[in-house]
Amino acid sequence: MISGPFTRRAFVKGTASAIALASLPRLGVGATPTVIRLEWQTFKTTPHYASYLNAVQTMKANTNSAKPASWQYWVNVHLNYCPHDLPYFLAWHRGYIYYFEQQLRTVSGDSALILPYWDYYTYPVMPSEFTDTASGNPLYVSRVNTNVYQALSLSPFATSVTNFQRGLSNAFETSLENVPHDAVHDTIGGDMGDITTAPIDPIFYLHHCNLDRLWNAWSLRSTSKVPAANNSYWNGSFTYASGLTMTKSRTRTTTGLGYDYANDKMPTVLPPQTREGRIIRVQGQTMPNQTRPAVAALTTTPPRTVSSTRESLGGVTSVSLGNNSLSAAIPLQATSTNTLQSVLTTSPAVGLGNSSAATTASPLAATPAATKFPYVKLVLDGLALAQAAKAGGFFYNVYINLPATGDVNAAEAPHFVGTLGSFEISTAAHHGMNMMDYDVTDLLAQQGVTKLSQIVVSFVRVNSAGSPSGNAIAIQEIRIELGTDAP
Ligand SMILES: [Cu+2]
Repeated sequence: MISGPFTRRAFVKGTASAIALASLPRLGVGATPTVIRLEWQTFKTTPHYASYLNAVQTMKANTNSAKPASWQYWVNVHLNYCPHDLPYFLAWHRGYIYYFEQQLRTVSGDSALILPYWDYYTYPVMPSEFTDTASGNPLYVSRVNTNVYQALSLSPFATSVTNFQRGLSNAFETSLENVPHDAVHDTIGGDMGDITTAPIDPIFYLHHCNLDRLWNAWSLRSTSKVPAANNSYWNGSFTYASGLTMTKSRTRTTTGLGYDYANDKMPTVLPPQTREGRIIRVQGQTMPNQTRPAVAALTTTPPRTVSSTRESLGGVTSVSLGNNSLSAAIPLQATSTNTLQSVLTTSPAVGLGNSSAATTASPLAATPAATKFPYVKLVLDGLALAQAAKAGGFFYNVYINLPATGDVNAAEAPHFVGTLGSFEISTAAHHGMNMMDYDVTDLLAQQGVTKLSQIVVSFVRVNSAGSPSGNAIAIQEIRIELGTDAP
Protein backbone atom coordinates (compact mmCIF):
# COMPACT_ATOMS: atom_id res chain seq x y z
CA MET A 1 0.00 0.00 0.00
CA ILE A 2 1.35 3.41 -0.89
CA SER A 3 0.03 6.41 0.98
CA GLY A 4 -0.53 9.76 -0.63
CA PRO A 5 1.87 12.56 0.25
CA PHE A 6 -0.47 14.17 2.75
CA THR A 7 -0.97 10.98 4.73
CA ARG A 8 2.74 10.27 4.56
CA ARG A 9 3.71 13.67 5.93
CA ALA A 10 1.33 13.23 8.82
CA PHE A 11 2.79 9.81 9.53
CA VAL A 12 6.39 11.03 9.36
CA LYS A 13 5.62 13.90 11.66
CA GLY A 14 4.49 11.54 14.36
CA THR A 15 7.45 9.16 14.17
CA ALA A 16 10.42 11.21 13.10
CA SER A 17 12.51 10.96 16.23
CA ALA A 18 15.06 8.24 16.73
CA ILE A 19 13.35 7.18 19.94
CA ALA A 20 10.01 6.81 18.24
CA LEU A 21 11.69 4.91 15.43
CA ALA A 22 13.30 2.48 17.84
CA SER A 23 9.99 1.85 19.52
CA LEU A 24 8.13 0.85 16.37
CA PRO A 25 6.52 -2.59 16.74
CA ARG A 26 9.18 -5.27 16.45
CA LEU A 27 8.60 -7.83 13.77
CA GLY A 28 9.44 -11.45 14.30
CA VAL A 29 9.17 -11.44 18.05
CA GLY A 30 6.75 -14.04 19.30
CA ALA A 31 4.09 -14.88 16.76
CA THR A 32 4.74 -12.03 14.33
CA PRO A 33 5.42 -13.46 10.87
CA THR A 34 8.85 -13.24 9.28
CA VAL A 35 9.21 -10.91 6.32
CA ILE A 36 11.28 -11.96 3.30
CA ARG A 37 13.86 -9.68 1.73
CA LEU A 38 13.93 -10.06 -2.05
CA GLU A 39 16.65 -9.79 -4.68
CA TRP A 40 16.36 -6.56 -6.69
CA GLN A 41 15.24 -8.23 -9.93
CA THR A 42 12.22 -9.73 -8.13
CA PHE A 43 11.68 -6.79 -5.84
CA LYS A 44 11.28 -4.32 -8.71
CA THR A 45 8.29 -6.27 -10.02
CA THR A 46 6.39 -5.84 -6.74
CA PRO A 47 4.22 -2.86 -5.74
CA HIS A 48 6.83 -2.06 -3.05
CA TYR A 49 9.24 -0.84 -5.73
CA ALA A 50 7.20 2.36 -6.00
CA SER A 51 7.27 2.76 -2.20
CA TYR A 52 11.03 2.31 -2.21
CA LEU A 53 11.60 4.93 -4.93
CA ASN A 54 9.29 7.28 -3.13
CA ALA A 55 11.12 6.79 0.18
CA VAL A 56 14.59 7.36 -1.34
CA GLN A 57 13.40 10.48 -3.15
CA THR A 58 11.65 11.88 -0.08
CA MET A 59 14.58 11.19 2.24
CA LYS A 60 17.08 12.75 -0.20
CA ALA A 61 14.86 15.83 -0.46
CA ASN A 62 14.85 16.21 3.34
CA THR A 63 17.88 18.35 4.11
CA ASN A 64 17.55 18.26 7.90
CA SER A 65 20.32 15.79 8.73
CA ALA A 66 19.28 15.78 12.40
CA LYS A 67 16.12 13.91 11.38
CA PRO A 68 15.98 10.15 10.71
CA ALA A 69 13.63 11.00 7.84
CA SER A 70 16.60 12.51 5.97
CA TRP A 71 19.06 10.53 3.83
CA GLN A 72 22.06 12.27 5.37
CA TYR A 73 21.05 11.20 8.89
CA TRP A 74 21.85 7.58 7.94
CA VAL A 75 25.08 8.58 6.20
CA ASN A 76 26.09 10.17 9.51
CA VAL A 77 25.06 7.11 11.54
CA HIS A 78 27.46 5.07 9.43
CA LEU A 79 30.19 7.70 9.59
CA ASN A 80 30.02 8.09 13.36
CA TYR A 81 29.52 4.54 14.56
CA CYS A 82 30.32 1.86 11.98
CA PRO A 83 33.09 -0.60 12.79
CA HIS A 84 35.16 -1.38 9.70
CA ASP A 85 38.31 -3.48 10.06
CA LEU A 86 37.05 -4.07 13.58
CA PRO A 87 35.04 -6.73 15.44
CA TYR A 88 31.25 -6.73 14.92
CA PHE A 89 31.49 -5.44 11.34
CA LEU A 90 28.67 -7.76 10.23
CA ALA A 91 26.51 -7.61 13.36
CA TRP A 92 26.60 -3.81 13.61
CA HIS A 93 25.63 -3.43 9.94
CA ARG A 94 22.78 -5.93 10.42
CA GLY A 95 21.19 -3.63 12.99
CA TYR A 96 21.98 -0.56 10.90
CA ILE A 97 20.19 -1.72 7.75
CA TYR A 98 17.33 -3.06 9.89
CA TYR A 99 16.69 0.41 11.30
CA PHE A 100 17.17 1.95 7.87
CA GLU A 101 14.57 -0.45 6.46
CA GLN A 102 12.14 0.62 9.20
CA GLN A 103 12.74 4.22 8.23
CA LEU A 104 11.96 3.43 4.58
CA ARG A 105 8.63 2.01 5.81
CA THR A 106 7.92 5.06 7.89
CA VAL A 107 8.69 7.54 5.13
CA SER A 108 6.85 5.64 2.39
CA GLY A 109 3.91 4.71 4.59
CA ASP A 110 4.26 1.16 3.22
CA SER A 111 4.52 -1.02 6.32
CA ALA A 112 5.33 -4.10 4.22
CA LEU A 113 8.27 -2.50 2.41
CA ILE A 114 11.49 -4.52 2.68
CA LEU A 115 15.06 -3.56 1.86
CA PRO A 116 16.04 -5.42 -1.34
CA TYR A 117 19.49 -6.93 -1.90
CA TRP A 118 21.75 -6.93 -4.94
CA ASP A 119 23.01 -10.47 -5.58
CA TYR A 120 26.11 -9.61 -7.62
CA TYR A 121 27.14 -13.26 -7.61
CA THR A 122 24.23 -13.75 -10.00
CA TYR A 123 24.02 -10.27 -11.57
CA PRO A 124 27.50 -8.68 -11.47
CA VAL A 125 26.33 -5.64 -13.45
CA MET A 126 24.56 -3.10 -11.27
CA PRO A 127 20.78 -2.98 -11.90
CA SER A 128 19.95 -0.51 -14.66
CA GLU A 129 17.53 1.40 -12.38
CA PHE A 130 20.61 2.63 -10.47
CA THR A 131 22.57 3.66 -13.56
CA ASP A 132 19.78 5.42 -15.47
CA THR A 133 20.93 9.03 -15.79
CA ALA A 134 17.42 10.40 -16.45
CA SER A 135 17.08 13.58 -14.43
CA GLY A 136 15.39 13.12 -11.11
CA ASN A 137 16.31 9.43 -10.77
CA PRO A 138 16.91 9.19 -7.01
CA LEU A 139 18.92 5.96 -7.44
CA TYR A 140 21.57 7.46 -9.71
CA VAL A 141 24.91 8.85 -8.55
CA SER A 142 28.15 9.12 -10.52
CA ARG A 143 30.33 5.98 -10.23
CA VAL A 144 33.59 4.73 -11.75
CA ASN A 145 32.45 1.14 -12.44
CA THR A 146 29.09 -0.56 -12.34
CA ASN A 147 30.24 -4.11 -13.11
CA VAL A 148 31.71 -5.73 -9.98
CA TYR A 149 32.71 -9.04 -11.52
CA GLN A 150 36.37 -8.40 -10.66
CA ALA A 151 35.50 -7.82 -6.99
CA LEU A 152 34.02 -11.27 -6.43
CA SER A 153 35.58 -14.28 -4.77
CA LEU A 154 34.34 -17.57 -3.39
CA SER A 155 37.02 -17.57 -0.65
CA PRO A 156 34.66 -16.69 2.26
CA PHE A 157 32.57 -19.78 1.44
CA ALA A 158 35.45 -22.28 1.33
CA THR A 159 34.99 -25.31 3.60
CA SER A 160 38.09 -24.23 5.58
CA VAL A 161 36.29 -21.05 6.70
CA THR A 162 34.53 -22.34 9.81
CA ASN A 163 35.32 -19.63 12.37
CA PHE A 164 33.25 -16.48 12.47
CA GLN A 165 34.82 -13.60 14.29
CA ARG A 166 37.80 -11.41 13.50
CA GLY A 167 41.01 -12.51 15.21
CA LEU A 168 40.43 -16.25 14.75
CA SER A 169 42.10 -18.27 11.99
CA ASN A 170 40.32 -18.29 8.62
CA ALA A 171 37.51 -16.12 9.97
CA PHE A 172 34.41 -15.57 7.83
CA GLU A 173 33.90 -11.96 8.93
CA THR A 174 37.47 -10.95 8.00
CA SER A 175 37.31 -12.76 4.68
CA LEU A 176 33.89 -11.39 3.65
CA GLU A 177 34.86 -7.85 4.67
CA ASN A 178 37.89 -7.98 2.36
CA VAL A 179 36.29 -9.64 -0.64
CA PRO A 180 33.64 -8.97 -1.76
CA HIS A 181 32.88 -6.12 0.70
CA ASP A 182 35.91 -3.81 0.36
CA ALA A 183 36.56 -4.85 -3.23
CA VAL A 184 32.99 -3.93 -4.29
CA HIS A 185 33.33 -0.51 -2.61
CA ASP A 186 36.69 0.05 -4.33
CA THR A 187 35.56 -1.15 -7.74
CA ILE A 188 32.40 0.96 -7.86
CA GLY A 189 34.28 4.03 -6.63
CA GLY A 190 32.68 7.48 -6.46
CA ASP A 191 30.74 7.83 -3.20
CA MET A 192 31.10 4.08 -2.58
CA GLY A 193 34.89 4.32 -2.75
CA ASP A 194 35.17 6.43 0.39
CA ILE A 195 33.90 5.43 3.84
CA THR A 196 32.74 8.96 4.63
CA THR A 197 30.41 9.11 1.62
CA ALA A 198 29.54 5.48 0.82
CA PRO A 199 25.90 5.48 2.06
CA ILE A 200 25.10 8.49 -0.12
CA ASP A 201 24.92 5.98 -2.99
CA PRO A 202 21.63 4.05 -2.70
CA ILE A 203 23.40 0.91 -3.95
CA PHE A 204 25.27 0.91 -0.61
CA TYR A 205 22.25 -0.48 1.24
CA LEU A 206 21.65 -3.19 -1.37
CA HIS A 207 25.34 -4.14 -1.12
CA HIS A 208 25.18 -4.42 2.66
CA CYS A 209 21.87 -6.24 2.49
CA ASN A 210 23.57 -8.80 0.24
CA LEU A 211 26.49 -9.14 2.66
CA ASP A 212 23.96 -9.71 5.45
CA ARG A 213 22.32 -12.37 3.30
CA LEU A 214 25.69 -14.05 2.64
CA TRP A 215 26.40 -14.09 6.39
CA ASN A 216 23.00 -15.68 6.98
CA ALA A 217 23.63 -18.27 4.25
CA TRP A 218 27.07 -19.11 5.67
CA SER A 219 25.73 -19.37 9.23
CA LEU A 220 23.25 -22.05 8.13
CA ARG A 221 26.07 -24.43 7.16
CA SER A 222 26.50 -27.05 9.91
CA THR A 223 30.26 -26.48 10.26
CA SER A 224 29.96 -22.68 10.66
CA LYS A 225 30.71 -21.48 14.18
CA VAL A 226 28.75 -18.32 14.93
CA PRO A 227 29.18 -17.74 18.71
CA ALA A 228 26.32 -19.37 20.63
CA ALA A 229 23.51 -17.22 21.98
CA ASN A 230 24.89 -17.42 25.53
CA ASN A 231 28.45 -16.51 24.43
CA SER A 232 29.75 -13.26 25.93
CA TYR A 233 30.41 -12.11 22.35
CA TRP A 234 26.74 -11.06 22.31
CA ASN A 235 26.85 -9.08 25.58
CA GLY A 236 26.16 -5.36 25.40
CA SER A 237 24.62 -3.25 22.70
CA PHE A 238 25.36 -1.30 19.53
CA THR A 239 24.90 2.43 19.18
CA TYR A 240 23.58 3.98 15.96
CA ALA A 241 22.74 7.45 17.16
CA SER A 242 21.99 9.11 20.40
CA GLY A 243 18.86 7.28 21.55
CA LEU A 244 19.11 4.59 18.87
CA THR A 245 20.71 1.36 20.08
CA MET A 246 20.25 -2.37 19.68
CA THR A 247 21.33 -5.20 21.96
CA LYS A 248 24.03 -7.23 20.20
CA SER A 249 22.15 -10.46 20.86
CA ARG A 250 19.28 -9.35 18.60
CA THR A 251 21.67 -9.30 15.64
CA ARG A 252 22.82 -12.91 16.01
CA THR A 253 20.25 -14.27 13.56
CA THR A 254 17.94 -12.72 10.98
CA THR A 255 14.96 -14.44 12.54
CA GLY A 256 15.70 -12.61 15.79
CA LEU A 257 14.90 -9.44 13.87
CA GLY A 258 11.91 -10.92 12.05
CA TYR A 259 13.20 -11.28 8.51
CA ASP A 260 14.71 -13.87 6.21
CA TYR A 261 16.07 -13.90 2.68
CA ALA A 262 14.53 -15.24 -0.51
CA ASN A 263 17.86 -16.99 -1.14
CA ASP A 264 19.56 -18.67 1.84
CA LYS A 265 22.31 -20.35 -0.23
CA MET A 266 25.98 -19.44 -0.49
CA PRO A 267 27.27 -18.90 -4.03
CA THR A 268 29.11 -21.94 -5.40
CA VAL A 269 30.33 -20.54 -8.72
CA LEU A 270 31.31 -17.11 -9.98
CA PRO A 271 28.95 -15.59 -12.55
CA PRO A 272 29.89 -15.61 -16.21
CA GLN A 273 31.72 -12.42 -17.10
CA THR A 274 28.91 -10.15 -18.08
CA ARG A 275 30.46 -7.75 -20.50
CA GLU A 276 29.79 -4.12 -19.96
CA GLY A 277 32.28 -2.38 -22.14
CA ARG A 278 35.68 -3.99 -22.04
CA ILE A 279 36.80 -5.91 -19.01
CA ILE A 280 40.50 -5.44 -18.41
CA ARG A 281 42.32 -7.87 -16.20
CA VAL A 282 45.81 -7.23 -14.93
CA GLN A 283 47.00 -10.30 -13.08
CA GLY A 284 43.65 -10.62 -11.37
CA GLN A 285 43.26 -13.39 -8.84
CA THR A 286 40.87 -15.31 -11.04
CA MET A 287 43.27 -15.21 -13.99
CA PRO A 288 45.14 -18.51 -14.32
CA ASN A 289 48.86 -18.86 -14.93
CA GLN A 290 49.93 -15.51 -13.55
CA THR A 291 53.14 -15.59 -11.61
CA ARG A 292 54.31 -13.36 -8.78
CA PRO A 293 54.76 -9.73 -9.88
CA ALA A 294 58.38 -8.70 -10.47
CA VAL A 295 60.33 -7.46 -7.43
CA ALA A 296 60.84 -3.69 -7.73
CA ALA A 297 64.17 -2.00 -7.00
CA LEU A 298 63.52 -0.17 -3.72
CA THR A 299 65.53 1.47 -0.96
CA THR A 300 65.55 -0.61 2.22
CA THR A 301 65.23 0.65 5.79
CA PRO A 302 67.08 -1.02 8.68
CA PRO A 303 65.42 -2.48 11.79
CA ARG A 304 64.43 0.14 14.36
CA THR A 305 62.26 0.76 17.39
CA VAL A 306 59.05 2.41 16.17
CA SER A 307 57.45 2.87 19.59
CA SER A 308 57.36 1.13 22.96
CA THR A 309 54.90 -1.39 21.51
CA ARG A 310 56.34 -1.81 18.00
CA GLU A 311 59.69 -2.93 16.58
CA SER A 312 60.46 -2.78 12.86
CA LEU A 313 62.38 -5.74 11.44
CA GLY A 314 63.10 -3.67 8.34
CA GLY A 315 61.29 -2.29 5.33
CA VAL A 316 61.40 -0.51 2.01
CA THR A 317 60.59 3.12 1.22
CA SER A 318 58.87 5.22 -1.45
CA VAL A 319 56.69 2.61 -3.12
CA SER A 320 54.46 3.86 -5.91
CA LEU A 321 51.57 1.66 -7.02
CA GLY A 322 50.14 2.28 -10.48
CA ASN A 323 48.55 0.18 -13.18
CA ASN A 324 51.10 -2.56 -12.87
CA SER A 325 51.45 -5.12 -10.14
CA LEU A 326 54.69 -5.21 -8.17
CA SER A 327 56.47 -7.02 -5.36
CA ALA A 328 58.60 -5.49 -2.61
CA ALA A 329 61.32 -7.61 -0.99
CA ILE A 330 62.19 -6.80 2.63
CA PRO A 331 65.53 -8.34 3.66
CA LEU A 332 65.81 -9.65 7.22
CA GLN A 333 68.99 -9.54 9.32
CA ALA A 334 70.04 -12.72 11.13
CA THR A 335 68.77 -11.57 14.52
CA SER A 336 65.40 -10.60 12.98
CA THR A 337 65.16 -14.00 11.33
CA ASN A 338 65.69 -15.73 14.68
CA THR A 339 63.23 -13.54 16.55
CA LEU A 340 60.61 -14.00 13.82
CA GLN A 341 61.12 -17.77 13.92
CA SER A 342 60.62 -17.74 17.67
CA VAL A 343 57.43 -15.65 17.38
CA LEU A 344 55.98 -17.99 14.76
CA THR A 345 56.38 -21.02 16.97
CA THR A 346 55.39 -19.49 20.32
CA SER A 347 52.94 -16.64 19.64
CA PRO A 348 49.46 -16.95 21.16
CA ALA A 349 48.18 -15.63 17.80
CA VAL A 350 49.17 -18.80 15.99
CA GLY A 351 46.41 -21.28 15.24
CA LEU A 352 43.80 -19.38 17.28
CA GLY A 353 40.59 -21.29 17.08
CA ASN A 354 42.04 -23.63 14.49
CA SER A 355 43.91 -26.66 15.78
CA SER A 356 45.14 -27.66 12.32
CA ALA A 357 46.87 -24.35 11.73
CA ALA A 358 49.97 -24.95 13.83
CA THR A 359 53.23 -24.12 12.14
CA THR A 360 55.31 -26.89 10.68
CA ALA A 361 58.48 -25.04 11.63
CA SER A 362 60.53 -26.62 14.39
CA PRO A 363 59.69 -25.01 17.72
CA LEU A 364 62.21 -22.71 19.35
CA ALA A 365 62.19 -21.51 22.91
CA ALA A 366 60.58 -18.06 23.07
CA THR A 367 63.32 -15.46 22.94
CA PRO A 368 62.84 -12.38 25.16
CA ALA A 369 61.99 -10.28 22.09
CA ALA A 370 59.43 -12.85 20.91
CA THR A 371 57.80 -12.93 24.34
CA LYS A 372 57.57 -9.16 24.45
CA PHE A 373 56.34 -8.74 20.85
CA PRO A 374 54.29 -11.83 19.97
CA TYR A 375 52.50 -10.40 16.89
CA VAL A 376 53.85 -9.97 13.36
CA LYS A 377 52.37 -7.12 11.33
CA LEU A 378 52.64 -5.95 7.78
CA VAL A 379 52.56 -2.17 7.96
CA LEU A 380 51.83 0.17 5.05
CA ASP A 381 52.81 3.57 6.41
CA GLY A 382 52.26 7.00 4.89
CA LEU A 383 49.51 6.04 2.45
CA ALA A 384 48.33 8.63 -0.05
CA LEU A 385 45.96 8.42 -2.99
CA ALA A 386 47.06 10.15 -6.20
CA GLN A 387 44.60 12.79 -7.43
CA ALA A 388 43.43 10.67 -10.36
CA ALA A 389 42.81 7.73 -8.02
CA LYS A 390 40.74 9.56 -5.41
CA ALA A 391 37.47 8.52 -7.01
CA GLY A 392 38.52 4.85 -6.71
CA GLY A 393 37.51 2.25 -9.25
CA PHE A 394 40.39 -0.22 -8.69
CA PHE A 395 42.09 -2.17 -5.93
CA TYR A 396 45.10 -4.35 -5.20
CA ASN A 397 45.18 -7.82 -3.68
CA VAL A 398 48.00 -7.89 -1.15
CA TYR A 399 49.97 -11.10 -0.67
CA ILE A 400 52.92 -12.16 1.41
CA ASN A 401 55.60 -14.61 0.22
CA LEU A 402 53.95 -15.71 -3.00
CA PRO A 403 56.07 -18.36 -4.69
CA ALA A 404 58.41 -16.73 -7.24
CA THR A 405 57.11 -18.96 -9.99
CA GLY A 406 53.84 -20.76 -10.46
CA ASP A 407 50.21 -19.83 -10.54
CA VAL A 408 49.09 -16.99 -8.26
CA ASN A 409 45.55 -18.31 -8.47
CA ALA A 410 46.50 -21.77 -7.21
CA ALA A 411 48.87 -20.38 -4.57
CA GLU A 412 46.57 -17.62 -3.37
CA ALA A 413 44.88 -18.72 -0.14
CA PRO A 414 47.86 -19.17 2.22
CA HIS A 415 49.38 -15.90 1.01
CA PHE A 416 46.44 -13.50 0.82
CA VAL A 417 46.67 -10.65 3.32
CA GLY A 418 43.86 -8.34 2.23
CA THR A 419 42.77 -5.71 -0.24
CA LEU A 420 44.03 -2.15 -0.68
CA GLY A 421 42.08 0.59 -2.44
CA SER A 422 40.47 3.97 -1.86
CA PHE A 423 37.88 2.54 0.56
CA GLU A 424 40.48 0.93 2.86
CA ILE A 425 42.67 4.06 2.79
CA SER A 426 39.72 6.33 3.60
CA THR A 427 38.74 3.96 6.42
CA ALA A 428 42.23 4.15 7.93
CA ALA A 429 42.19 7.95 7.55
CA HIS A 430 38.77 8.09 9.20
CA HIS A 431 40.28 6.25 12.17
CA GLY A 432 42.96 8.93 12.33
CA MET A 433 45.78 7.12 10.55
CA ASN A 434 47.32 7.25 7.10
CA MET A 435 48.60 3.77 7.78
CA MET A 436 47.28 0.24 7.52
CA ASP A 437 48.54 -2.72 9.45
CA TYR A 438 47.61 -6.33 8.97
CA ASP A 439 48.21 -9.08 11.51
CA VAL A 440 50.15 -11.70 9.55
CA THR A 441 51.31 -13.86 12.48
CA ASP A 442 48.99 -16.74 11.80
CA LEU A 443 49.37 -16.43 8.03
CA LEU A 444 53.17 -16.73 8.23
CA ALA A 445 52.88 -19.61 10.69
CA GLN A 446 50.45 -21.40 8.37
CA GLN A 447 52.90 -20.95 5.50
CA GLY A 448 55.28 -23.10 7.56
CA VAL A 449 58.17 -20.76 6.83
CA THR A 450 61.53 -21.43 8.45
CA LYS A 451 64.50 -19.11 8.79
CA LEU A 452 63.34 -16.49 6.33
CA SER A 453 66.03 -14.26 4.88
CA GLN A 454 63.47 -11.92 3.34
CA ILE A 455 59.73 -11.27 3.24
CA VAL A 456 58.16 -10.48 -0.12
CA VAL A 457 55.01 -8.37 -0.24
CA SER A 458 53.10 -8.40 -3.56
CA PHE A 459 50.45 -5.99 -4.80
CA VAL A 460 48.34 -7.43 -7.60
CA ARG A 461 46.33 -4.75 -9.35
CA VAL A 462 42.67 -5.55 -10.17
CA ASN A 463 41.08 -3.31 -12.79
CA SER A 464 37.64 -2.95 -14.27
CA ALA A 465 36.49 -1.04 -17.36
CA GLY A 466 36.57 2.44 -15.84
CA SER A 467 39.72 2.12 -13.70
CA PRO A 468 41.99 5.18 -13.71
CA SER A 469 45.48 4.91 -15.17
CA GLY A 470 48.75 6.26 -13.86
CA ASN A 471 49.98 6.51 -10.29
CA ALA A 472 47.34 5.45 -7.81
CA ILE A 473 48.78 4.96 -4.32
CA ALA A 474 52.02 6.17 -2.75
CA ILE A 475 53.35 4.30 0.30
CA GLN A 476 56.13 5.99 2.28
CA GLU A 477 57.30 2.80 3.93
CA ILE A 478 56.33 -0.86 3.88
CA ARG A 479 57.72 -2.66 6.92
CA ILE A 480 57.45 -5.84 8.90
CA GLU A 481 56.88 -5.13 12.56
CA LEU A 482 56.70 -7.10 15.75
CA GLY A 483 54.12 -5.76 18.16
CA THR A 484 52.72 -6.29 21.62
CA ASP A 485 49.19 -6.85 20.34
CA ALA A 486 47.13 -7.49 17.24
CA PRO A 487 46.43 -4.43 15.03
CU1 LIG B 1 30.51 -1.13 3.56
